Amino acid sequence: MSDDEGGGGEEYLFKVVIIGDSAVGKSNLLSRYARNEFNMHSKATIGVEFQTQSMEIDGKEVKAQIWDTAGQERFRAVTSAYYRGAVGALVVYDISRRTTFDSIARWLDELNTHCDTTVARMLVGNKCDLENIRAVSVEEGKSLAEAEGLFFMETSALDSTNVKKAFEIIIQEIYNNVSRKVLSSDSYKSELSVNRVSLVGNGTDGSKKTLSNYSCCSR
Ligand SMILES: Nc1nc2c(ncn2[C@@H]2O[C@H](COP(=O)(O)OP(=O)(O)OP(=O)(O)O)[C@@H](O)[C@H]2O)c(=O)[nH]1
Ligand SMILES: [Mg+2]
Repeated sequence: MSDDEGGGGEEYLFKVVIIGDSAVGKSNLLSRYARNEFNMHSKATIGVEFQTQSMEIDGKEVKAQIWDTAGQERFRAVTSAYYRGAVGALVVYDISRRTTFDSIARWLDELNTHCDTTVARMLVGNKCDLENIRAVSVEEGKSLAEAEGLFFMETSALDSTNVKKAFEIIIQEIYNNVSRKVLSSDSYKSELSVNRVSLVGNGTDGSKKTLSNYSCCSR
């Protein structure tokens, strides 16, 4: 995360973590985004992996280093190292398994323990292709996201719905946070708290960040 004060060649590197219960599709979301690959029989992740993806925002090269770890406790690497330096997080559940949605509170607690509240967060309901066995409604996902001040999107790593969009939105949000910081470091804190009002307030005003338009299953 640096910029060249001499102008030109500005470059940003953002660390984004993916968290959520085992088998919600974290590794496949990452492989779909980074390599356009999907594996129907992927194995549980052991330890930590990451992939770097570049995109251009405002004519600047922005690299996202996206980290993926095991949802299973016994396979997880040292937790604090995983979260260290993260500026964005995708918190994932599986719309066909309610227990994974019930776990979101625990994942948010862990995120809050290890990262400060300025981390850009998105609640992701993955496997929205499994409409016929849906166990968590779009509305439930949206309201949890609103209550917690998170972006929200339903995705499918299998058919690619919203995968690119989810990552791009979180990366754009991180970029917005950082460029505000660079442009106006004195007022950074206050601007950030205005922007993220649903995090610092009780989430009852109009500046919710839920992106209902992107819910794939509201078609
Ligand atoms: N139908 C459907 N299946 C999916 C989707 N994403 C992942 N899967 C399947 O769900 C299973 C688990 O996916 P993974 O990506 O390995 O899950 P994970 O969250 O990385 O699991 P851990 O590494 O154990 O934490 C695999 O069989 C995938 O093929 C999806 O969008 N739709
Ligand atoms: Mg995995």
